[in-house]
Amino acid sequence: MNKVIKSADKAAEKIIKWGEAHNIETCFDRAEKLKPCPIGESGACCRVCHMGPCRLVGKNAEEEARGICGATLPTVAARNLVRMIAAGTAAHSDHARDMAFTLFAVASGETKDFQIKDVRKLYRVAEILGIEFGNGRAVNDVAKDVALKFLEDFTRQKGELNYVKRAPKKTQERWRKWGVTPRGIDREVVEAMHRTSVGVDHEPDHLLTHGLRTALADGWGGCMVSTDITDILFGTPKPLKAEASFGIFKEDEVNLVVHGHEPTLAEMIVDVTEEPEMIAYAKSKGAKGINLGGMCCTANEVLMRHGIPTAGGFTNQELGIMTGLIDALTVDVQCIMPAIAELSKKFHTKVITTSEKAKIQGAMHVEYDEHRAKEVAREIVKIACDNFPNRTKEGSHITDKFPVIAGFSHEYIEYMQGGRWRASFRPLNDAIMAGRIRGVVGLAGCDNPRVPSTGLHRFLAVELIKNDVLIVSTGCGSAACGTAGYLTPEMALENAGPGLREVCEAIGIPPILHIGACVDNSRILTIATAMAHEGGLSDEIGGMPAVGIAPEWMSEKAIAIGCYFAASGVPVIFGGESPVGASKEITKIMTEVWFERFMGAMHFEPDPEKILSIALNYIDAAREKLKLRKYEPGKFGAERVLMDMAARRELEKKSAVPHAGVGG
Ligand code: MSK
Repeated sequence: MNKVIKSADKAAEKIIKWGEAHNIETCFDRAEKLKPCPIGESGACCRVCHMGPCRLVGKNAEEEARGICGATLPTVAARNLVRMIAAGTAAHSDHARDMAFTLFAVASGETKDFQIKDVRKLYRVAEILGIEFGNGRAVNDVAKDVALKFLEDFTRQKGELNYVKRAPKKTQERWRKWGVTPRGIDREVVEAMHRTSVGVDHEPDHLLTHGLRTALADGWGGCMVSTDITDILFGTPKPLKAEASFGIFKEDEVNLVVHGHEPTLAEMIVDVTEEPEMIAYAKSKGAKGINLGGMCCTANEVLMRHGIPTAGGFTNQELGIMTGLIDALTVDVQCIMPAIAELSKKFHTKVITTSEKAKIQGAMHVEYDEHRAKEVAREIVKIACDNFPNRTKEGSHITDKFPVIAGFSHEYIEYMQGGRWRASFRPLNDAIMAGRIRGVVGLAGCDNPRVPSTGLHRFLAVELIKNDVLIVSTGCGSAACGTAGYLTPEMALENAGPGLREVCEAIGIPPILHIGACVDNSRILTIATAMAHEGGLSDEIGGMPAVGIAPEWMSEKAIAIGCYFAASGVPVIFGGESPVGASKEITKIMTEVWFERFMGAMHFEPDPEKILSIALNYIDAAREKLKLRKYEPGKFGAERVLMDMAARRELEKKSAVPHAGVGG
């Protein structure tokens, strides 16, 4: 891989070069200047009290180094990791809490600007939660009960999270056996912070066990609750066409970009940008219309449901401003670089913070309030329109863009394998059993300026599909694939191995399925659960020929996600240096011990070639253990014939009940 380039995305690289020529600093330059501290990077720095910070280094640090209080290196490394898990869990879960409040506000009529768009999904969730629905019960009453039941998950002190029962029985049994079943989300996060404060929990395995319990509160709590409520309120995604990269910005229209993670305000902005009054307002300022785009995971949310184009992931946020074409950039929470406020001053872009939780010095603040959501959205659109006449020629105008097919929810993946009346995961399981599909990889996580950004995602995406591995992608992993032009069915024709290509051609899907934002990694848990229930593979999540990869991760949220996958039974490989690399004991617990207990593991491996071989080894070992046909490219066993689109439509035509779309 070419180390001189800063981004593997050609359009991004062009803007970076333009910035260098104009003396404009970005995260890529700062990453070059600011090398990570090797002690902190490997987990050997303890900062939990003010006797230190203590650096546990030296020749025999694992055995001999001690902090002032006597804490060992494994204790310090474990504590640091658990704190990362707690922070990641808090971020996803606080987002989920706000989604639950919004659902409650909608159901109780406190806000009139949102409606429940997916009643089928509401009922599916109500059924899982044991809430009465149908039989004349008002939809809003069901929604209110669902919101309250989810809110219980945050404050519960004893017992189990509602969605624990959604996991395969055997997976649940493992959790109970090893004491990692999460009780309440807030309780696990608070306890993680308590245990890791000075002088409390010092036994590394004991600490990490609570780390897993906290991470499971994220996966089967925060993330899953957030995904489900977002589907209920704004619709369960189904495939649609969109575009990706910087070429989505238009020279003659007002360019407004939504960035961050929470979809509520962004949904409202989608609505109001279509209002004739707003379009007329944009025209009154000399623009031909309003062009809405996204970045990071707010982008993924509105891309999945409305086909709003994306300018890419985390490392593209400064570069977007440097095109000189963004009139306003609204940000909500998470993964927003504070650098954008200062950078925007060199251009005409207005950066607008919108969450009561997140302000940036130098940015405008227009606070979102769900009770007057439409009003706030209109105010923001007007700010963007008012700023259009201030646009100058300054900027690195880029025209590159790629088509994208996104919107593969769990429910649609089920539907695409048999239509509404025969929806199941049977064809996927059969294709894996026959060796047509070697296994499944979740390609997720951030993009990172410390490597040629998006390059590791792109390398692994191509190599995995060549090896007949089906990819489900989320977050900035999806953005990395989208801005490379990989999220199209043509990608299968050109790059996939023979078995995967056949499957993709039969169903008409890309070999990389964009399943949503980072909270939507929970969809991978529900997909794996459905595969376990379907039969023929493993009867729990552990033991499936499936792996998670986050090759460019940088966020604490990614650590929480990796750990909830590991505890659920999925081996996970993260790129970059290990945040616990200083301790052999912690590394062993997270790989060997976790694999024995949960059939999942968490590895850190900077070399992308090695990431690929570790992933394929896990997949092949799982196939062997399940006594599946040995994978050989181009040689398959017998399996059921996959239903193509025409056959699916035929079946639906014959049905007496009209197809009502995919709704959960
Ligand atoms: S935005 S957590 S950089 S995936 Fe979800 Fe991207 Fe990582 Fe943020």
